[in-house]
Amino acid sequence: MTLLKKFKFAVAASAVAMTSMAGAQDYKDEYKLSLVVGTAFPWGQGAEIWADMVRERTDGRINIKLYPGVSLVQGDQTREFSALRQGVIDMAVGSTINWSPQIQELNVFSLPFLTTTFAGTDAITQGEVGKKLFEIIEQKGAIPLAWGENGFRQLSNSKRIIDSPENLKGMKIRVVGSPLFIDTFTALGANPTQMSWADAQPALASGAVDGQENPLSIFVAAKMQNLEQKYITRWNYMNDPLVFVVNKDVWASWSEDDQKIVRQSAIDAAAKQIEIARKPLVEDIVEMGVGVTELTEEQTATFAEVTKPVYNKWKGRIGAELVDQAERAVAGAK
Ligand code: X2X
Repeated sequence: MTLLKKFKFAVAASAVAMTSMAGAQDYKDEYKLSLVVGTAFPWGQGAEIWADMVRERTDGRINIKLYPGVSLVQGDQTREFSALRQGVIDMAVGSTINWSPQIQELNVFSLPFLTTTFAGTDAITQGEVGKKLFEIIEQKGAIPLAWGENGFRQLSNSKRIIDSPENLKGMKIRVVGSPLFIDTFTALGANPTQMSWADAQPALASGAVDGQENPLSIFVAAKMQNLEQKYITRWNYMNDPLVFVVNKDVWASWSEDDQKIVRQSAIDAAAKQIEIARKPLVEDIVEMGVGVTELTEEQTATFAEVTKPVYNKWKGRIGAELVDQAERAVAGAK
């Protein structure tokens, strides 16, 4: 054995000794990390960065495997948080939208036009509201470690340019799993249908639905130009943060040192993930032959006005105090 190898062996052996001294249960061979989309997307890249960092920094003690397509819950992304809580899932990089059926407060991000800027988003997630939401997630039985970002959700469709609510009249739009989205698109005059991400793609391809809303990074990686999506409206009506999270019992089974490593790696990976997710993509999309409509301030204000009753209704459900706090954070960011 070379000296270096001997040294590495000694370090590994002492880490094992420390773990058993702490009375922790045996580490699993593999930790299952759930996510909706894989490594072709910034979302999946963030999860991969996290998994690689943890493997390296724990000398392989914690080995994370990615399960994209929310395959651990048969593709039903609205059940991801329940499965995480129950231990069917060990870890996740999950969207606040998908967890909002179990955690009402996470709907705050889906309030239409709460903020249209990255500065506003950061003021919410990195401030008091973000802290409060992490406390709530922990009370619900999981350990949140860092905020990532799916991105500002933009509207796409196969039919026409949309720059006012009138253009949306009767249009069939696929929406995600929180009833707030049904309310928003109904208020805009559209005909929204809730379906999973897995079902959305064939539904767009066949024309069963005309349009959908998702960040541009999702549009590009899923090649939605090939799913009949010819028009995009860039309206930044909501940002969709991600949460890097660990099941409570799994967390408790790790030594304090390993917990520190996993937490710091989540913070580091999330920062990189957000950077990747914010890469501008409009030029690439225009080059594909997709029409991108940028709304004027006035046009955006019209969409915000029409959806204001939905905002107010859901503000009450989410908790007026929390939403007030988010509004103050956004105001302070400007
Ligand atoms: O289903 C979606 O639209 C997606 C991929 O963005 C989420 O999981 C929220």
